[in-house]
Amino acid sequence: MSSSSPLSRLVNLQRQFEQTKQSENGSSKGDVKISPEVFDALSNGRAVVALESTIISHGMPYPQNLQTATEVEAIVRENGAVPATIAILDGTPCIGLSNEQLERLASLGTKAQKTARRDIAHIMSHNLGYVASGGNGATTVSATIFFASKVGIPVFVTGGIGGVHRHGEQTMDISSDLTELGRSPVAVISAGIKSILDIPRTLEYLETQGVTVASYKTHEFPAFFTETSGCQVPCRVDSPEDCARLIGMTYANLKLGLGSGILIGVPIPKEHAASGRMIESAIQTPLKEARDKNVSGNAETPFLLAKVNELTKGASLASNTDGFVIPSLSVGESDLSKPDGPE
Ligand code: PSU
Ligand code: MN
Repeated sequence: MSSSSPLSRLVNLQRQFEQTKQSENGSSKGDVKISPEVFDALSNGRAVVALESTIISHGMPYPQNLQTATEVEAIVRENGAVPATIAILDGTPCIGLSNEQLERLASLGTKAQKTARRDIAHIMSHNLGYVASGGNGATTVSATIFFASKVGIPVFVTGGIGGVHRHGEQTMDISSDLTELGRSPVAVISAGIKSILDIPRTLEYLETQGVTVASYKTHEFPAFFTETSGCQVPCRVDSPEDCARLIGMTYANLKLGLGSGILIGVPIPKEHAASGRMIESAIQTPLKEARDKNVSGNAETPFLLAKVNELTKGASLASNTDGFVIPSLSVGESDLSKPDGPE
């Protein structure tokens, strides 16, 4: 890795974080804490994969959430990378959680606050005494992207991301996941956008935000439970190498000053496609219920996901954990150490 490469610049930036922490006499309040494993990997140019934590607190009940989070971390490790689950604990943003921290977050469940970008400052100010969650925040895709890009983690894997909600043209309910992707040089690998959301408008909005959208081995953007959404993507990738090249371009973007991110949709594995279609057919009822009950704001996504799970007797949750699987997409050291575009 050349000393002027974007990766080394990011590593330097992230070292500054560490120095700041030490110069504050070990006080980590209001600071970003990077776990020793993640710090070591970033410092040595090894692959790190960021993981969100709202799926742990609000996406699944305990102990299934802990089991899934642990399995996902193990899959990242099997593929030669270091997992960095991100959450705010006691007011401190933590990049990479220990087993104890993961256990704590999983058992806090919805007592931890769902934390999007707009909530970060509030949760971090828990010592002012008015944060009901005690300063424990489970980061959504938007807040996770924010922290990942701050410390120089270029790849982030998750299940489903937020999007433009149905009737978003009236409610303006558009997930901050999309705007964050537009301003952060991070590649998000996801099983797509669930059809509880308005997929065509989500893709339009991503275009407006300047986000590169690609799909893995298909021309269509996946809809999480189904391989197809009826929406074409501008970019198709067919191998882990294609993905690595595109992710390398994220750094080139950084160099150009574009600073925008990438979304890569990986369709549900073939063996789960049939149950996925069954779950998809159960989505209309919760959508109507949410409208009837006036569920809105950041409560809508957890409400819809819980109802779909209830209706499908747990099948959607099982699919959620399968959809969460990384499609043997390991971005190795060599891919990440040559991120520079043409000089
Ligand atoms: N969509 C899913 N599963 C999820 C989420 C969305 O299929 O777990 C979570 C993610 O954390 C995402 C957040 O970032 O919900 C988006 O919430 P909102 O729609 O309130 O922006
Ligand atoms: Mn919203």
